Amino acid sequence: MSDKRKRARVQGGWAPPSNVRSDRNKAKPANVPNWVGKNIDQVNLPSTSNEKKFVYEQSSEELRQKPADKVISKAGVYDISTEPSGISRLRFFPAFIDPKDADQMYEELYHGLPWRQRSDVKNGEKYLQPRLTAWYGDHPYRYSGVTHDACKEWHPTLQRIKHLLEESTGLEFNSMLANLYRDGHDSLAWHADDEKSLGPDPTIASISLGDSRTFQMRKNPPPIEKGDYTYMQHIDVPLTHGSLLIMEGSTQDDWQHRIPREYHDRSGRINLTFRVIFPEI
Ligand SMILES: O=C(O)CCC(=O)C(=O)O
Repeated sequence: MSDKRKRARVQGGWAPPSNVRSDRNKAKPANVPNWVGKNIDQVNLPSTSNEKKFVYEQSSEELRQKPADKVISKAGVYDISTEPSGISRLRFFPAFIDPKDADQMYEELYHGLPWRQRSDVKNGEKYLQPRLTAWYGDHPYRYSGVTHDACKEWHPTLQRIKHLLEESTGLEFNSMLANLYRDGHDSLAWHADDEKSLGPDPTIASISLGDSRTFQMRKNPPPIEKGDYTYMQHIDVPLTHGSLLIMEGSTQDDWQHRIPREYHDRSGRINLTFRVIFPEI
């Protein structure tokens, strides 16, 4: 047997020939400790001059917290914000109109109002509104490039509803914008009812008939946010059949609202927003 094979048999594997120094006998660099059977993290490695310690430091940037979103579904008066402009207040009455009366009113208005699909103008372009509208009032109403002509002949059902609203709240209105959402695909984009013709701090009373839709509100960001609503509070109000929602105070200055498109089936909904319009100068 050759020398090489003999060595392999005795040692159970390859061993270097005796004239080659094994690694085990190699001199170690001075700064590497001997393995002493401890976990590696128990071995104290000598520190080097550029050693970094990881210390948790609070970021100097403030942690941004979004105020909790809210849902308002119970009857009550809600002060939703207080700003230099004033208090923004909602009054909500989910069962303002008896459901049977509300059913009848819905049918009469659905078939009786002169509904039309109008166009908004945005950045010089015309877009068909995803809903139908009708207007009643002593004066014309203009917003987003839309003009509703004055219409003094109130539909009898509207007269009834207006009377009920004014008697119950002590408020008076001279105009009403009606929206018909034909199904869940109809919607109304973010906006505030802040046209000059509504005067400062307008009170707007909104009556809903038909299928329930979510009325969403979002707080306006301060100027430093440059129109970014990411950290602003949202409030949802489910507007059910026969409900009344009143917005007052600074609500139109400090908040926007919308009716988002739904991804579930919805049947028709009529919304009546009663307002006071001042003749434009
Ligand atoms: O349909 C609604 O509940 C909202 C209507 C509205 O915001 C508006 O007419 O300005």
